[in-house]
Amino acid sequence: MPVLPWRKADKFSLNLINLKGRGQVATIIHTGDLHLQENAEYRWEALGELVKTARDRKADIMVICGDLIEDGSDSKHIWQKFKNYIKGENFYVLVAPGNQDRYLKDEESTREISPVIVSSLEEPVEVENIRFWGIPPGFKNDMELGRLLRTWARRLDYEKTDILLYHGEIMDKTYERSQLGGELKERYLPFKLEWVQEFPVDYILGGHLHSNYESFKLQNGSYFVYPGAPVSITRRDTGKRKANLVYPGQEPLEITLNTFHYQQLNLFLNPDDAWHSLESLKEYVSSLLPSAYLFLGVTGFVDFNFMGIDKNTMEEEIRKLVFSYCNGELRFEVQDVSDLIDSDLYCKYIDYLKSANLSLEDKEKLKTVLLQAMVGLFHEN
Ligand SMILES: [Mn+2]
Repeated sequence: MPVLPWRKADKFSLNLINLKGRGQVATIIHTGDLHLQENAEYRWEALGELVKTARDRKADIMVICGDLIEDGSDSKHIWQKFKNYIKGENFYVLVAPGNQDRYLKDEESTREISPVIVSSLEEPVEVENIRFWGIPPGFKNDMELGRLLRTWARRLDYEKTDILLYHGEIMDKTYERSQLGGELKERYLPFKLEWVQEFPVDYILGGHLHSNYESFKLQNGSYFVYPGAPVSITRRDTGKRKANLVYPGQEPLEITLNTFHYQQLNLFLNPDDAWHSLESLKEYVSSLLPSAYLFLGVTGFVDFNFMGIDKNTMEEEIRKLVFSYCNGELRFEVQDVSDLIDSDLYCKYIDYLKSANLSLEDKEKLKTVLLQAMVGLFHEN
């Protein structure tokens, strides 16, 4: 293979010596879908967090699998800003263009200077014994991609680690549009994992799925990984954000990033165990990262007399508790049912439910239905 692209650059050859010193075991950090643009500070902060993680883990290579730059922004400027951001770092940055990266598809990158755009199935970017391949832009259909991959398979080498970078939607699973950032109506660059499961490819590192980290082991022993967006792009991207760590030869490793992300919790209180639910709320928020933004909904029915607290105080207490851990928004729509709980009708109904031959879950549901009806009847006028 012709290229050892880093040989020419001094700072890279230093790194290669380190690589050799560690028995040629490289550390690769894999991410995608940063959607960088001006006025989206959280996304730049997420890039900062990724850079920090790469330093801490002594990564040799950072792989960004597409949608680096949000469409419609001043791509040239953002690309320059991105390059400045990673300048001088002691790891190589490889970028595979995604559906948003129209600009990068036409951008030439020299193989000597990081970041390098990876979009060839003919000539890999090679770092020591690791070869990175990318999907060239401009496919008419998946038949064409399948055919191209079969040609590519002949170039793979059992002696080396071959890694394919891919931004698109695999056909082996069905994803909601919202899990992909709601970007496109159609599947982008549809790809079947079975196309490559006979090939001696070691890893397929993906991008395009925003919602979460996913890893599959293929029949040939290789791995396919979607790391998920490293920062919440839309409100649907809930939960802690992840990146993927690859030590060639080993199973990919999911790591948690302390980057901006949404969380969503709907807490339904009912008169019998509101205390218990509030305790579980405390447990839940204490497990959140400070970078979380929580949409918290608290609804249901509470016997405030019994709890010895009034509605406003409860709302304030919840607000104080939750927002001492993270930022967010509280929707507090709890109904006071103190008076209804003592009514004859409710007591009789509860007695009836106790003896009824129903599952606990059904009994709870019926209780809620009655409370809803009673609140409607007695409180609305
Ligand atoms: Mn995408």
